[in-house]
Amino acid sequence: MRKNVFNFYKKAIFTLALAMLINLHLKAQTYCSSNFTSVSFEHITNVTFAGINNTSVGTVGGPVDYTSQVATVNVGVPSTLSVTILADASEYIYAFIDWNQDGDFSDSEEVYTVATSVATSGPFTLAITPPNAATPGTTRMRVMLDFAGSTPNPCKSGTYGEAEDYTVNVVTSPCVAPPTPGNATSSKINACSGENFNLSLTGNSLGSGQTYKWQYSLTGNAPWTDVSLAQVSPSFSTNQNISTYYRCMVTCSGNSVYSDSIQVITPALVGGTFTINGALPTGGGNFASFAEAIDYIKCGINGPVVFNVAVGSGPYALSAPLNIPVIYGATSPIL
Ligand SMILES: [Ca+2]
Ligand SMILES: [Ca+2]
Ligand SMILES: [Ca+2]
Repeated sequence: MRKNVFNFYKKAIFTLALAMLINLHLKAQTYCSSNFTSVSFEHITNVTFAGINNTSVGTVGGPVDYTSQVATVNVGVPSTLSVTILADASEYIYAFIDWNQDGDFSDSEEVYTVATSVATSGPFTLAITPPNAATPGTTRMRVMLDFAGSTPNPCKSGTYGEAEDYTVNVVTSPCVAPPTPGNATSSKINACSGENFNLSLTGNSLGSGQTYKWQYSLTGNAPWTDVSLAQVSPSFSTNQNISTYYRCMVTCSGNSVYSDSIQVITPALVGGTFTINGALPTGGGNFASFAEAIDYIKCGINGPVVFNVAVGSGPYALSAPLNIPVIYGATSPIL
């Protein structure tokens, strides 16, 4: 009887321990595997990056677990990744970093090509800047040497090569006042009425606590009117129906500085008779290609539009199917 009670507790404790272990395991991210079966011709001999300096032999299987080694990187600040290899021929070196910590290497800015088709030991270097959207904290970096592997694949398993896994700690330091606002950029300099485009900044300072608020002006001069709320990222998507200037107010610790301004143009509605003649340059009523002609009218027309294709000027090669978008103002067929 006593023995049975003891066994019961033993079993219960074992089950509890197992449950805790499973729970612990589930909390850590699991990454895809990458397994190379031969390291005799090529392998990674050193990885140096932001506090990591790991000299290694070639190890089959993999990815080789060096995750106890941690690189510390700052959002927006470049760090140099340096990889040295035992080389044979046609060696490709890649690095993959899971910046958003979702357990894969397939999001924006997570794939880096360090060297393509090299046959020497290096070191091969690449400046890596943690993107603004990187999640603070520890995450995974995979460095891969892939013989003849011209397409980066973090989950590659093959014969010749080596993959090594490391830990990267992403930190964000507080912003410094006054901030550097940098230059305003737009994903589109010409945008049709209602067409979305994305405003952002280049060359701006970074740091936690910094906010960004976009403003517009029709003239490029005062008065400026807020178009966005104060937000933690400089990226802002908007649209317009008339040519407009934008600038960004960058604030750190109550200290606000303005970026330069950028104008996004909404072209006027067009109409008239034009020619399409590939033998002549675009301009003066002529378009050298169908694509340029369609681009010209894509924002809308305010009267009949006629394109006369010059006789004998073709053929016109189309690299893709020609799509004519819905043209604002077109009430009759375009001839
Ligand atoms: Ca190695
Ligand atoms: Ca990811
Ligand atoms: Ca993902």
